Amino acid sequence: MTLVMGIVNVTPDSFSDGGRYLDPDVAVAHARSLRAQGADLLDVGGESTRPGAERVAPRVEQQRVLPVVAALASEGVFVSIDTMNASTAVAAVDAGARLVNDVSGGLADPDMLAAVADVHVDIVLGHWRGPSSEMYARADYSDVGREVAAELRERVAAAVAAGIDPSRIVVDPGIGFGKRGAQNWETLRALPSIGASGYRTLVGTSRKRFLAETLGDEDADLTRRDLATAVTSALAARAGAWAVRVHDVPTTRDALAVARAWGA
Ligand code: PMM
Repeated sequence: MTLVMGIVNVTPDSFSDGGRYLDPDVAVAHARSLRAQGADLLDVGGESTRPGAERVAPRVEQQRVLPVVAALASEGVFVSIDTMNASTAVAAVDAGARLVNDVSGGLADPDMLAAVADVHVDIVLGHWRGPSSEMYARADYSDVGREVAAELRERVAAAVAAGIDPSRIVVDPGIGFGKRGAQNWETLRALPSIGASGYRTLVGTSRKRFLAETLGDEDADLTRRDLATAVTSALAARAGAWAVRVHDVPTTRDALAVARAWGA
């Protein structure tokens, strides 16, 4: 059964919810409501990865996320830490996180993979071709699905070489990361082949720009983006995804329940 990962962005500038949950108490309250709505795990992040975003110092990132991770973990919540910094990953695991979600697949911080190997938790390796400030400049592919699958295999090999147990690895095609419009659909179509590697897959389409473009309205509001997200999440479940990462938990849960009834 595909798990629902609820998003808790403790940032001033994330694309769809920046600034709403910067106060730790507000972030924890939001996280509790996502859990009550049925999220299986919660992904706490303190650095926006939206296109064009600037990097955040690890110290600032940790001030944002650690109180939230600690509060949720103490309540027994399965917490994931969304970070590209090894020091933040380790500090969050100390505070109770059980999964490190690195959208850069270990590329942004050369210490990440060895650090995660040391603390013995699961890791999500995302497909990534450089920081947000320049990722679209690198969105040049001849066969995006194959290239994403091949580049993820390289990240998996690096993780295993760094000492991470293969059973701890989850791969993520990095929807919206260094991919424009239709390249995201081509990548999603490659999901079964990405999952054929035997590793669990995580898919994050939530509210992303390519969905609004597909709806023919780049200004599509969150309600429309959440509905589109629920559809892609149900299709990802059908393609075998281990988990989907979403802002709107109830809508996606409903979509997954309907897809499951069909046989996804
Ligand atoms: N997308 C965002 C942030 N973190 N993590 C994973 N594993 N996969 C994603 O697709 C992903 C991610 C950007 O979305 P947000 O700023 O709306 O949270």
